[in-house]
Amino acid sequence: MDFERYNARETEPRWREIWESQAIFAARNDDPRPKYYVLEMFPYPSGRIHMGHVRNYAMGDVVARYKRAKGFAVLHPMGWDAFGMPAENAAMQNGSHPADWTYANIASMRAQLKSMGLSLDWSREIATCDPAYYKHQQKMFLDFLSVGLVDRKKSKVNWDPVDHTVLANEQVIDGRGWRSGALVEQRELTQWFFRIADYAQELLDALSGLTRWPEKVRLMQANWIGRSEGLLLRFELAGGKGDVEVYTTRPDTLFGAKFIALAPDHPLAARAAADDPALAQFIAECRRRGTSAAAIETGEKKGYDTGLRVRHPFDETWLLPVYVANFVLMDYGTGAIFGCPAHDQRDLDFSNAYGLGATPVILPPGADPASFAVTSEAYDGEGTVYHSRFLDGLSVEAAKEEVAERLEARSLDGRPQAKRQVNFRLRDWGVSRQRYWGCPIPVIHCASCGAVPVPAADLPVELPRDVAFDAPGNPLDRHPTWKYVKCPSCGGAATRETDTMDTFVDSSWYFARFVDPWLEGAPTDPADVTKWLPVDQYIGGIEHAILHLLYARFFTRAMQATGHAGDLKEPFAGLFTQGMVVHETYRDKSGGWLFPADVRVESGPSGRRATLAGSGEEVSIGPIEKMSKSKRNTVDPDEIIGTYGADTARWFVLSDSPPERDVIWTEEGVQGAAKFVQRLWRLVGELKRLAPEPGAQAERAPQEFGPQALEIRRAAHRALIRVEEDLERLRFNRAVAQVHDLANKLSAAVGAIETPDVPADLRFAFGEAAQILVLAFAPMMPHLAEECWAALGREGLVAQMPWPKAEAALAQEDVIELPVQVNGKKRGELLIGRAAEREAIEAAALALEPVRRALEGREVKKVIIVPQRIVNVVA
Ligand code: ANZ
Ligand code: ZN
Repeated sequence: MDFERYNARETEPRWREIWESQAIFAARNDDPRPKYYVLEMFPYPSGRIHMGHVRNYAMGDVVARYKRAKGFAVLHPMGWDAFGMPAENAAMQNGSHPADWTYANIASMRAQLKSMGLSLDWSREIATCDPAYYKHQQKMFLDFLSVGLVDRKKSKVNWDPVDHTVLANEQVIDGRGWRSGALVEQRELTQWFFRIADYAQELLDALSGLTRWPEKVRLMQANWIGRSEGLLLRFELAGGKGDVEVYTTRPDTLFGAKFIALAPDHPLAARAAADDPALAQFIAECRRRGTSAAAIETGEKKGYDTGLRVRHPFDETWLLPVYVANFVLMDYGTGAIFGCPAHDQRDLDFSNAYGLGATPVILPPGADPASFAVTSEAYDGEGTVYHSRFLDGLSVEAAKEEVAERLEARSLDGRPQAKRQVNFRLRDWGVSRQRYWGCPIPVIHCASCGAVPVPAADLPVELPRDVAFDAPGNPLDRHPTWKYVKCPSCGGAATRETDTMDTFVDSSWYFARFVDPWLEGAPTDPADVTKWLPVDQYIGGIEHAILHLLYARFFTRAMQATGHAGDLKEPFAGLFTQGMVVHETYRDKSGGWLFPADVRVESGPSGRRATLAGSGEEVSIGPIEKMSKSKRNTVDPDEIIGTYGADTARWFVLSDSPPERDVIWTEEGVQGAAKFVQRLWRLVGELKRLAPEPGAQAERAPQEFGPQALEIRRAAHRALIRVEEDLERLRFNRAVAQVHDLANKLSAAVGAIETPDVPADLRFAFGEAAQILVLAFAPMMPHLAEECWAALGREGLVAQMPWPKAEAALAQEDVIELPVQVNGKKRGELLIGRAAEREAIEAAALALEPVRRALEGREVKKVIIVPQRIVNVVA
């Protein structure tokens, strides 16, 4: 065996073939061992994997391999989130068929993922664009429909007149479509909705049970669901023309009210506009601007005085103007508000624009009532109510209660003037998309029967293959024959629904399909769902913190209501959101972005300097940013894996920063990882030389161990325990550091061997340490581990080895590690009994080789010992 150079390019494919040919990563549904389901968010098949994928999947794979070693039946599947716009864009740009484009991308990305050595059960691979998958999605849609979880209703949508599609609010930027840049129109369309809002309270309540989710994600979800407790309150229109109902969470500020504002789509606004053309024009303008949260937050607050006036509920003579305002949404609360500029920033901005004043009615603690004023910053904190007649002196809470009580008891036109109400920000989930490359909504429209579900026997409703992308809009709608069918109910002429489902639907249940991907008759087998789910560890990007996770949580409940999810409540028990892979940016003289692969970076006396490889032209180094195609600061995983091997790439993405933070990709970092691979290989070679022959008599533990052997054993067992602790907590970078540390200690121990005849206890310790070392880094660098294992003459595959058991007595830290400094500079480490006396510590510290060297014969003035912490030698 040659321990000079480890050749990843030769060994890695060989081990992958062995794993694959023995199907050792295939999970069995009848496996009796405790289960562990680890899942990374499945990729969109855009064409190539990027470093973000490498990091995400490396993390998941470490967990999968580690849990397998710990004796779990591990389910670790992979699939493709394969529907979506990019395939259609490609079709429009270069004429490729979306299906061909998608499947070609899947093929190349699958090969790339395989080259990473991921311990995936590929026999369970699914693609959401496969009729064998979406057929079941259609079935569930119909099941949801039959239990009232699906609605068809008219709703206002942002319509992109160029792309001919509906846009989410987030896709409207400054009133324009995010892709086309066209001015967005508001249209009323009949759309399909999942009734997620019905579950708002439950989705909120259950967040507290998700203890293995990042706090930040739970908070984001809670904010998105947006529960608020408030009051529906009617203001009487002056002149006896009815009332305006508002929703407020701050009735305590009622005496600070300066105006009423209506949403542009409010019926009263329309009535007022009927004989006010300028108002009608203002309303039309608002509609064009879009209503994304960001647009409202940052946009200028604009309004129009309708001329209408309302009476203050507690003062007949106090009239408030009624505006139509662009920051009031029609689909929240009642579509009308009362504005209190002193205590709400939007109201204040508005009031400042229209000169409506701001009277503070909540006095901050410690503020002086005579001088406290609000001019440009609203005060929304706690305090005492003042300037508010009978509410004066009350707390915010008490004042809310007082106003609610009084107005609930009062009648206006025969009804209570106010009513408490809980509101949610969460809206029903509109799933209709006017696109081709998505799951067809399985409904047929008949002039006499209405919307008729496609009979289950006729599923899947398959996408037609022959579609044209030469015109904007939905190719399904334009197709000459596809949509013309007979009504399943009356047999008359009818047409198919041509909308397809939002691709978030596809990813809302794929984790459940992985459990039985081959099942034909049903989406899932509830018994298997109960067995495997929830996913024990889900890993993905923070960008999916809200929608994907919330939709999946809703879907699980809807599946349960329709008998598809066993007794599963929550889909993901543990969630981890990993940081991004970031890289320096480079630009040439004319400002163009350059690929790192084309740039040479050198460190010189005057700092780092970059030049263009080849021409030597000066290159400017820019800030470190998320790897992105547009800035070209990407590194191609294929190239890295081709050059250094998968283990190096995996090791590096796991090593440098805590997994939830960004990792900076550097060439030096990768080279460091590659060197460490070589170092481990040589170290294992040396350990093998010193260890007993495999199976030899000497491999049995000797009765007694000398101090040297004990130290090696302690180091190994302690590292093992620490790696285990770190992997349990997904602290991959720390596990990596433990391996480095153990390798250093073992190298030192090997280096200290001087005679060729090594005593049996030491031999045993080296052999044992070699084995522990290899098994400890195996989850991170699985190929190298197999090669080392074989080189050590061990039986079987590391991928199937149990995690070694650390001997508690050895690992127990009755021996502590004290850093030793000489004049404040760290020179070495001392391993010594926790209970050692001062004199013993001092003597041992001074006897350390690096300390002796650092002292260079100088006289020791003093040795400072901070018990259990550090030793400093002053010379
Ligand atoms: C008066 C007031 C005074 C308010 C004050 C706030 C502060 P959440 O907590 O999110 O439910 N609001 C109500 N409906 C609205 C709509 N359709 N569009 C825009 N804003 C609307 O927020 C409730 C508060 O948001 C309500 O309480 C209302 O303004 C505003 F010092 O009423 B408030
Ligand atoms: Zn019919």
